[in-house]
This record gives sequence, structure tokens and C-alpha cells, in this order.
Amino acid sequence: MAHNGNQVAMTRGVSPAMARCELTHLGRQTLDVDRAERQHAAYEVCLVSLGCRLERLPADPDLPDCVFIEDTAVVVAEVAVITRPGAPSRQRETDAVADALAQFRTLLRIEAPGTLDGGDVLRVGRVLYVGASGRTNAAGIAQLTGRLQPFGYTVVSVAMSGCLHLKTAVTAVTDGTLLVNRSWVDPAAFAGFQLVDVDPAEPWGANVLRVGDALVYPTAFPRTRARLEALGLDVRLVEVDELAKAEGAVTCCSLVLTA
Ligand code: CIR
Repeated sequence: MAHNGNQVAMTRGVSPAMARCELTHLGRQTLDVDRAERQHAAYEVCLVSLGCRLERLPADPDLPDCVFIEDTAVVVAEVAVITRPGAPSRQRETDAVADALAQFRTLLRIEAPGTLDGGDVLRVGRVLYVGASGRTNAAGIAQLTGRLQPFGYTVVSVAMSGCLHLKTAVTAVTDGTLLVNRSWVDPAAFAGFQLVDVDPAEPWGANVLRVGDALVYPTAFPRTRARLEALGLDVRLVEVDELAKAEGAVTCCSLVLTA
């Protein structure tokens, strides 16, 4: 097994109620929970192969979207900010995650009336770009700024539209390079970065999970993958199409942190 410092990947099991997940941009399709579980298990194996120690929280049968653990916290080196997810059905997801994160970080919180989903937070170095999405409101962004500025972080609010979270539209593939779908976010917000566009046939292809120098990436976007590989990037494939029926992708299924 590779070693990646003291990297921990916190994950949470697939809820047996996942078929009742929140949906915003997709119609409800038949969801095979067993297949979603198998895909999630293979995703976890991929993270372990990249040197992460797995910290796996059990699923909650009353929380259909609990597998999408990314939305419940923003973890930086110094602290973890427990979010207040924008979908009311998801707000109780934070309890178990906060309990588990307390062994690694001092906890801070987003409080009402603020809402914030971790999927809207793209951190590159000490800058956090935060999508003003349907889930994350101005109060949530202001609170995140207040919690993290004392540690030297800058929080930048980013306008976006047409997709669920900022990281549906843009993620970092290196510290200087972003993978982006320009129809959902204006890249003017990211001056100074090299930009790689998703292939026009793969609008959902902008969500990449970086673990060390490796990129965990869905099998579903071969054209965009070729663009990443052409840059010499180390792409590790996972099949997540069943999870994608619930509008989830690769970043949303883990919180990767240094212990
Ligand atoms: C939701 O609508 O909240 C879930 N069905 C999907 C959340 C995906 N989260 C993410 O991409 N960070």
C-alpha cells in the first residue's frame, strides 16, 4: 500500500433509504442501493490504495443522503467547521460526523440562519472559494469567513448557476490548475489559474477528488479524462454511476484530512 502521510479518509455508508435522496437537477430514477454500496466500497478501496486510513461511519436509515459526507464539514489543518446543510432533510447528518471529527480537530459551527454545504467549498492552498448556490447562503459564507479568517484563510464568494454545488462545476487538479464547466461558473473568479475545460459532451465531468498527487475520477467521462492524462496527471478510475443518480460524485463521498 502507498503511504500518504497520515491521511484519513472519513466516509459514511450508503443509507438503505437512499432512493428517497434529495434531487434538484435530475429526475428520480430507480436506484439500486446494493449496487451503490458496491460502488462506494470500491471507492473506499481506491482511497486506501492511495494511502488513506479509512474512518468509516455507519449509514443512518433515516438520512437518505448520508453517504455524501463532504457536505457536513469543512476541514482545514487547524479546525473543522461543521456545516448547516441547505437541505433541511440533511441537517441531522452533521451529528455523527461532528462526533467523529472531534478526535481530529477543534470543532466550529455554521449556525442558523446560515446554511452551507461542503460541496460548495473549493479550497486551494489558503483560499476557499465558496459557491453561492441553492444550498449555501450569504450568512453561511459570512460565518465561514469569520471562522477561518483568524487562521489566515481567505474566503471568496463565487456566483454560480445551473448545477447543485460549486464543486459540480469546478475542482482543482493541481494547485495551479482547475477543471471547469464554464456553463455553470464564470472562470473570471479564478484569475491566475490554468483552466482545463470539461469535454462539452461531459458536463458533469468537472468533479475530481485529489488525494496527494492522484486524481480519483469517474469512469463515465473518458473524453475529459483524456484531457487530464494529456497533462501527465495520475488518474485513478472509479465507477460511481449509481451514486450519480442521487446527484453525488467523487468529492462528496469523503472528507480527506491529515490526522
Ligand atoms: C443532495 O442533493 O444533497 C444529494 N442528493 C447529493 C449531494 C452531493 N454532494 C456533493 O456533491 N457534495
